[in-house]
Amino acid sequence: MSEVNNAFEHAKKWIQEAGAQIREQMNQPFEINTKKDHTDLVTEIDKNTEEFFIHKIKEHFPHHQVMGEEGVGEEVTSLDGTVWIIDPIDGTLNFVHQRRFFAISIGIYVDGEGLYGLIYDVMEDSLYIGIKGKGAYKNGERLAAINQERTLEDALIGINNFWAIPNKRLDETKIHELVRKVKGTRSYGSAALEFAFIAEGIIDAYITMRLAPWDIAAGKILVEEVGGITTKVDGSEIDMLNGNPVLCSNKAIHQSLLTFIKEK
Ligand code: 2AM
Ligand code: CA
Repeated sequence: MSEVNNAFEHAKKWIQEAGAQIREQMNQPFEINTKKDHTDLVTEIDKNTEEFFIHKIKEHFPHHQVMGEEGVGEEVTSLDGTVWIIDPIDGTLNFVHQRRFFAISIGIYVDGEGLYGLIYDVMEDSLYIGIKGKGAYKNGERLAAINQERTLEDALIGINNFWAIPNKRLDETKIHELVRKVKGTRSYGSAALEFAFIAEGIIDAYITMRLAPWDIAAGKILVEEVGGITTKVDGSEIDMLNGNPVLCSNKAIHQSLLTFIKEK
């Protein structure tokens, strides 16, 4: 078994272990803090979970780099070698307010190439896995290629309401047009789950203006394995070291969606 394959085998085990610990810890009182503003939450469970992964990875794979949302590990400035890109809890606001609809997200990259993406829906106990060149799976069952025929009129689009009100990043009037055109919109509040749902074929696209690498790393691999595409909203490639505005969808509507997204 190659070393990165071995890392993936461990990741599958650890992500489920971490999920079980979150389900246990959330039944006890825990500390909640805000980060940038009142919508941006972090709990001690986010931090504990990130620490759990860093400890395990450093113990088994001391020369791998780990990029995590809570910054428990080192700062990662290059994607050389093997890099684990981890969001210990994606959808922290859901975690705190709804106690569901959150996920652990792990992408394993080698020299900048995404090889393994794991997204664990903790309360559903569903594990989504994308393996570069070998398909996408939910709980071990292969996911079908997504529908490439689906038109915008027939599409369900994941988008946060925030991008449909006047905002600094996007021309909201184009988003109004888009909302009128599509079959429906959804907001799940966890980027990782939006990617997983695209891979599963239950939504057709996800548009958002600010995601960090740990929100995207696993989902991008997963979606590519069912024939989807993830780019910045101008159609250019995702930068896995910085923040990105993101458009993820099937290939058929990707181009038409680009025409509705006009950055300010
Ligand atoms: P988080 O819960 O891990 O912070 C919510 O719409 C989705 O966007 C979640 O996946 C959330 O991740 C992410 N998100 C919210 N605000 C963000 C920000 N300022 N930068 C990066 N990702 C963000
Ligand atoms: Ca997070």
